Amino acid sequence: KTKSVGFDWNDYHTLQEINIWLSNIAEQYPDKVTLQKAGTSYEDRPIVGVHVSFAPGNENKSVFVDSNIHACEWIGSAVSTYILNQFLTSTDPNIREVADSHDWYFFPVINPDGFTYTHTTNRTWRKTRVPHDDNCIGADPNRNWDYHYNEGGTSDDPCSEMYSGPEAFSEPSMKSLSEYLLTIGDSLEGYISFHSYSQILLLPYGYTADHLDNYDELYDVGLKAIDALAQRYGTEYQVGDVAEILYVASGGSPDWVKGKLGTRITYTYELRDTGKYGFLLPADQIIPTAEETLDSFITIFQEFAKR
Ligand code: ING
Ligand code: ZN
Repeated sequence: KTKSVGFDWNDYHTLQEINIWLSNIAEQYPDKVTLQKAGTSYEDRPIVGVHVSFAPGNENKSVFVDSNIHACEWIGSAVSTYILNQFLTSTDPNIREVADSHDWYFFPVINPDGFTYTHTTNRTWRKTRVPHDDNCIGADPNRNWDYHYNEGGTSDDPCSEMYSGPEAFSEPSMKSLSEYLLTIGDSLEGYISFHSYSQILLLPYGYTADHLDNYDELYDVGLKAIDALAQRYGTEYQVGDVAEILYVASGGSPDWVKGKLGTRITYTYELRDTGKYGFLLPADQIIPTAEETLDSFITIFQEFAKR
């Protein structure tokens, strides 16, 4: 039931397995899925994604979905690939309605160097692999974006997990991804980024606790989304803006997308769990996590369609 061209959601997968699956679905659905490359990382890995349209040639607005900006947060790419697969294969009328309503960009692993390192060497690596310092490698890619860069919740210490890098967009993967996002430009209506863990549905901004222009609608829809999520397995989420509910954190990708591109629908998920396993969420929780997350994801886009 959950198999699709040799890929599955019973286990976590390597970068190579994920990228092969993306190539396979592009081959299997040539009129709907096209393989995309949003530049390359420091270690010269392509940042691979897909553009998905169920009504090619239409006037749909688009939504960008990413995961594994932080290398160790494996549940992120497991969930985003699950949602992508459901969009391609499900006959559920609610899923079909949402899938058809937008064009989609899915980029499951936007920090491919770090992600590879978590598979080969250090399972809990978070950052990129750019050698900014003799002793410590990498910058936090979610502190590296050029919008209110380095305005709090960052570190100038290359050994810190929240090192912002020597300057905005010092990390090639984030710079090239931002350039790719600019090419989507005006048609971009949504940005969804998957992190783990904490079970929180986050709204921008991270750099300030001031409320953004459409805070109220994002918050109201967010409450409906976590309600839908809880209905399946009782998993409890909170909703709030990053700086208010979590901590101040500047230079994050959602702040840049919201601030520079003005995407109306902008959410960051902190997926399961609340700390029992943390980043090491067992693989047998992938499918339940993905199912409940999809329920909330569908609710987000159905609610915005009514507004
Ligand atoms: N949390 C995010 C982090 O980068 C976040 C929270 C989201 C900050 C969006 C800024 C913007 O710290 C985890 N777990 O990585
Ligand atoms: Zn993260």
